[in-house]
Amino acid sequence: LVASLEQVDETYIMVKPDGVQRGLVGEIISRFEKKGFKLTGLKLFQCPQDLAEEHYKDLKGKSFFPKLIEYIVSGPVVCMAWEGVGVVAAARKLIGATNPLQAEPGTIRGDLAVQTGRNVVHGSDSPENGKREIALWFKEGELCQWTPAQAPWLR
Ligand code: 3AN
Repeated sequence: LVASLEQVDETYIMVKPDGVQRGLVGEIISRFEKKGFKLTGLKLFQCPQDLAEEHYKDLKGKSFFPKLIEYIVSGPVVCMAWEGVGVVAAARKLIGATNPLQAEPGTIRGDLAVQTGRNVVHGSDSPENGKREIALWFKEGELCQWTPAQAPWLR
């Protein structure tokens, strides 16, 4: 009952092209599943240039922006929507610091990456951006709202 009063947030998580090409998709999905969040959207997707630029529009003035866009469109990404209480901040913790060399061991970037420009995964930085990014990357019919069945194997 207490938990039901808490705000359920949603976050956009994306395995970047290096994560897909290195065979890390299962490993990355698994960390969010095991933590206990709910998957509400999932697809393999070749991102077009304009979508990459819209997604990273806040970084448009940065020197690394052109390289960042080139990297994101360089191969397919895995787009995910995850839901849960506190999911945005918790996902950022699971992912680790932007620079993988500063990311703690046990985090995805801390365990699996070395370069900021090849940091295998993206996670929204606020609940507002979670909503914005999910709406940007998914069409309505691609998302599923669902409730786990209660021990259906006992019936
Ligand atoms: P995060 O992905 O940890 O939220 P942001 O939002 O600061 O980090 O940066 C978005 C993405 O831009 C990063 N995931 C990384 O791929 C890229 N990026 C950030 N800072 C740099 C940098 N100094 N050099 C190259 N790429 C960067």
